[in-house]
Amino acid sequence: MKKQDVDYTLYLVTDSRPEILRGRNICDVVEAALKGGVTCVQFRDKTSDTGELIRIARELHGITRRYNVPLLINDRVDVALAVGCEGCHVGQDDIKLEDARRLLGPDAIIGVSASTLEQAVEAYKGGADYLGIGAVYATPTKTNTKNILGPEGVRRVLKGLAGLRYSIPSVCIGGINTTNAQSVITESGGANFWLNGIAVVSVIMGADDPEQVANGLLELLGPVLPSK
Ligand code: TZP
Ligand code: MG
Repeated sequence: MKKQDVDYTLYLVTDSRPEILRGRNICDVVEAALKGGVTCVQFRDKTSDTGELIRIARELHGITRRYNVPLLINDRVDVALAVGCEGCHVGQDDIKLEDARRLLGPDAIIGVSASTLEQAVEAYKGGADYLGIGAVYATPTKTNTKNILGPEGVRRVLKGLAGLRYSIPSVCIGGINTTNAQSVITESGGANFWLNGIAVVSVIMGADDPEQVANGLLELLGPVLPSK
């Protein structure tokens, strides 16, 4: 898949914690979400050892490829390289974007987390392929978030980029669910500033029926996201 063809509308970030998986296999949950229409998958696992990460990522990649959806690895460029998946996602405290790019090469998809306009501009100038902007809302999934932006904060970042004529695909993340998905987009000005989609963890990974929730989110997003 070419990186300019990636669809960021409904971006699933995985969670392997037992309270989320509840005995289910992560691959089964991700496949159900793919059936429901998830457009991009990030494997995020903060606890498994490297060998285990590579084993799971390889299995996930076998599945995401069948759905023609990119698989990105959170934090771990080495795992992305070993598996040969489409790229990685790095936060502000992880490997630097330029180093990830040097390792993965020009065709890899590399996303960067940003919670301020300054971080977003730096990532844009450094050649990031997309931005994860957040956290929109406080969330039990990630408790060390420094900035809770609210939709207004996301809007500030998106508007700032647009004002500078810096165009880069963006998703927002943090506490997004079926109740607030539409308002997050409308209130952050997503339709005007070309927000591409939302990234979610628990609403899909923790759902009893991930396929149905993914499908429901896509239906909610259709009318409020700009058509591509
Ligand atoms: N980065 C900012 S918030 C977040 C990450 C990985 C977690 C979002 O999880 P959830 O369950 O969708 O609120
Ligand atoms: Mg990180």
